[in-house]
Amino acid sequence: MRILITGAGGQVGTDLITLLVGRGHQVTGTDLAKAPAGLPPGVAWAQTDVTVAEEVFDAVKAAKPEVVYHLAAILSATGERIPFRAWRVNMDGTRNVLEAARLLGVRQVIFTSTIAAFGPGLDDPVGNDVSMRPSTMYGLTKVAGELLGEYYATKWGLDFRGVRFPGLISAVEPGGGTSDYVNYMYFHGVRKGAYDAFCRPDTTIPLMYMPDALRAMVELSEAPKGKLEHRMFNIAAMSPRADEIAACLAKRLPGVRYGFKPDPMKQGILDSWPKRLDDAAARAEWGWRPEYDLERMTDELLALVRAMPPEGGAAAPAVAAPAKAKATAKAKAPTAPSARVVAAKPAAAKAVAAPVGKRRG
Ligand code: AKB
Repeated sequence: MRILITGAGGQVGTDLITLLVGRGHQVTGTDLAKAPAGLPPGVAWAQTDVTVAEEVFDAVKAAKPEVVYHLAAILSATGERIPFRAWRVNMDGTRNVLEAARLLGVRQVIFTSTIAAFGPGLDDPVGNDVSMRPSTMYGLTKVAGELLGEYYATKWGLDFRGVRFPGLISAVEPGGGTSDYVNYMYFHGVRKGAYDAFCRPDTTIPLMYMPDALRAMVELSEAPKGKLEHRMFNIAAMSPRADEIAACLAKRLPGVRYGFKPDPMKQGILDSWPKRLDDAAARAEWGWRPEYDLERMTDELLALVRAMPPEGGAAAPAVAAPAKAKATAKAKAPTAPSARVVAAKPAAAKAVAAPVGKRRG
């Protein structure tokens, strides 16, 4: 199947490409960034500004996808720093993707929402259908994105579905989220032997290991339409306190030191999110089940992080690279200012590695 991913160079997109290629799909990645090195062979890339309708339309016209995974977004911490840029990327970007889908015959759009779409003061575990009154720009744009997608579904019959992600943990550098303290407990714990998290030790938010998150999107995409009563679903896996994560890592990293130096702005965001999500609707309607708890994630992720070169090098993908993709792919640099599609070509056989860098996903 032809699939297009927006924000494909981000933390989620990097691993989603590998998974979808492994399942035999023809994938086009789009992102503000140029094609990353090490794309699996055959993956096309269109450097695209999701806020510019023409660029989104050009990319969709060229790729002719049946399904779009819309990941491009500015996350919570960056969103508070540049709120009106977050508004443009998250709102105009989502509208452009939905409009391109409607007018160019895309069958399905998979939307990535978040625990940040809920606001403070809700009882844990937070249910699927509660009132959503977020207090961040990121959160409010995600609620609006959910509603806009549902509008396209009702008015124009677009098959719009999505998941509300917990904080996602993987061996790819995260990009501007507030749940990033968890990723850095792994990265800096291994690389530097120490890390001061920007939150209190009792901070508790829903978290998920990337392979579960990717599988959730793909399973939701493939779920029979007739079985779904909702379009947007809470998904959940684990909710450890920050100091429990530190203790779990300390068992495996002798001599590591974790401290907690709360950043008031980021702590405020974390305190406004649910501690636990109720994912009963996803379980009942499409059979969602997480596979990773804190211990299992930590064993797997530490092995990946240890295999990474120091800082700024290549990360191991959270999903196994497909056999065909075990080659370094060289992508041509884009040339024109509008959407540019470049097919990655296989080169000399070498292990595939997802790149690390600051990402938007
Ligand atoms: C963030 O921290 O902004 C994201 C999220 C929880 O959606 N990782």
